[in-house]
Amino acid sequence: MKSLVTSLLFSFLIVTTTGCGSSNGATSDDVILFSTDYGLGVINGATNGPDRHAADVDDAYAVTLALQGQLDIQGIVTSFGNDKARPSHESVRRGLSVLGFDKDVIRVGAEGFLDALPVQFAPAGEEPAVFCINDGVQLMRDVLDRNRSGVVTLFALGPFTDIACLLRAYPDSFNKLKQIIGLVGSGDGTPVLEGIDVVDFNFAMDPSALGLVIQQEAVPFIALMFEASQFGTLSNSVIDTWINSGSAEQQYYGQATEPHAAYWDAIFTATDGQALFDAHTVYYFLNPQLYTCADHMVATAIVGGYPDTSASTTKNFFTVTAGSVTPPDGAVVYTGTVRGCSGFADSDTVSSLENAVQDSVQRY
Ligand SMILES: [Ca+2]
Repeated sequence: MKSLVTSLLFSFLIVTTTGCGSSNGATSDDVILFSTDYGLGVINGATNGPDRHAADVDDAYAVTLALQGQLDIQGIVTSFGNDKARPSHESVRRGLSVLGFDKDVIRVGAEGFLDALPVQFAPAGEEPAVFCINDGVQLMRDVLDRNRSGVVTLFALGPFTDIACLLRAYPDSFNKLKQIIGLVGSGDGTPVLEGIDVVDFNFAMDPSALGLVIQQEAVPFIALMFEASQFGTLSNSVIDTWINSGSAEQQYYGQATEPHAAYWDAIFTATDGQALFDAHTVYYFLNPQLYTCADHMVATAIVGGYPDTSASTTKNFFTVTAGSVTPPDGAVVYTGTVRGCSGFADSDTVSSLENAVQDSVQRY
């Protein structure tokens, strides 16, 4: 029962932000980084490669919402997760090129999870002590180093591997982040959708990485939790309309979304179309007033085993709760304090998100 289910990815995310007189929650000097396992258009090789079905595509709609919001995207780092890091890079390039966005800000990040005890080397001249750095992590460092402290928001839409590496390798740069908004977490660590167990994918693919990130206290962490992010879809009727009579941009997004939407619908019969998990993070950033969130929540990463290629969480759980939880004996436990967003302040939030996503697929 957990087999098929286990290979499902759900992503969810949220942001905390402070308004500054603009029409949305973003300020004019906000800078955006994405850490993402973007998979739009990858029609096989899901879940880090071995699964034959299409990779998930929700990351793509987080990015289009950022474009629609005219956010200053200075980096998109692709990670293993929905597929592998290099196909994901190509997926971003295609997905953004068709919209007219051709800035040189896309880099390949982590190809696999950190070891439970991340590899370190003895001092060797100017060489970094940790062994996890890649083009994506270096881009994140460069963006942070060239911007003022407190203006860069990092959207965490995939495994936290590259973010943990940034923290370990370049802590001074990491500490300049304004916030991390991650699609991750649930109240009890065992999310269920339509009676089917699903995986807290962004945690499960690299449990130790997220554990390391929540332990730090310099950068606020906002968790857009499964309780909220499970809602919202790009309906099959919209996808079909795009494919059959849409603009060139809509035709590509429709055709590239349909295979995963069909896969999803075959499992979750009560839903209609493509789930929008990751898109909630950017939507929250732009419209924080539409979500219900609580500060000073306890995040607990309970790591009882390595992730496997299908992201099994049999022994790994990530909870966001008002108080502390009791972990099982023998587990490695990481804890931190986060802002947790688990609901909606407005009954129209989900439909307004869906409408915003539909409108965001256009030329930029
Ligand atoms: Ca994702």
